[in-house]
Amino acid sequence: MRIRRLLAATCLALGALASLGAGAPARAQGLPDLIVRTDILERQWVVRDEKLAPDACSVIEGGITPGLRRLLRFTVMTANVGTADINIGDPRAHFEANDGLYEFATCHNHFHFRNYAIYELIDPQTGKVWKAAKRGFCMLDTDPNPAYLGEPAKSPQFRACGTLDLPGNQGISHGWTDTYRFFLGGQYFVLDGGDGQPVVPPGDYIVRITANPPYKASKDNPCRFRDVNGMCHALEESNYFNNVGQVLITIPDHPGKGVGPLAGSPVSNTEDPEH
Ligand SMILES: [Cu+2]
Repeated sequence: MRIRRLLAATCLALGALASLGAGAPARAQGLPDLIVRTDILERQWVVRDEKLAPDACSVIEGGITPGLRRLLRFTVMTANVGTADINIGDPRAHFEANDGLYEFATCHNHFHFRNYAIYELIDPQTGKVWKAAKRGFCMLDTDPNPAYLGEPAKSPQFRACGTLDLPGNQGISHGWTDTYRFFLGGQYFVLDGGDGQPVVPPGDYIVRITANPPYKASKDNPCRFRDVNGMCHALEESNYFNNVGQVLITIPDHPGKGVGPLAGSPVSNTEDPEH
């Protein structure tokens, strides 16, 4: 069933792409456009065993059993390659207005934008999906885009997640990327069942990252922007169909000191929730 749904979604997406294809009018001016940097995802992941501390935010938030866990860690870079900024401003205003865009993450002590990104680990044979540990995102200008993504980055504007006491400024300028590095809190899938999901057996898997993912409207999360398939998105973009980055990875039987492009990178004793 899951595969059929995945296939159906892929067909819909392809259909939408086709309708936006060569003959389509130039993309709308003055809108942000988020993409996932697949080149980075491909080069920045590692399967390894790590000791997770009981007071780590991702452990608390994800209901993970602390101790030695087998993890697949990965880096996510979401770039704004559009012609306008994603500008949400001070999250506290949204929080106080109770508009459902933000939640206050007690452990991180800052505001998180809901519906920013979905991280999925997918078994291509069965379509089974595992969720990552990361629960929320604070959008910032963390890295200027490389030249090949279009325009050079100007000065960063969005640098503060915002707390209950301190004003924030969240967004992603066009020409900038928001980066969630592999060693940060929650940038991992638990492979050994320690988070209550089934054990992930060794084999080939797809890591799929979807920025500004489509959702169905609900009472506490109304439809904000609608794509041509009728799905809702939290952020407005010129193109909703270039938001997925995915790579094929292999989960080994025995990761030893680490398997993957980032094998050998240092393991931190304390988790950095950063953003
Ligand atoms: Cu955070």
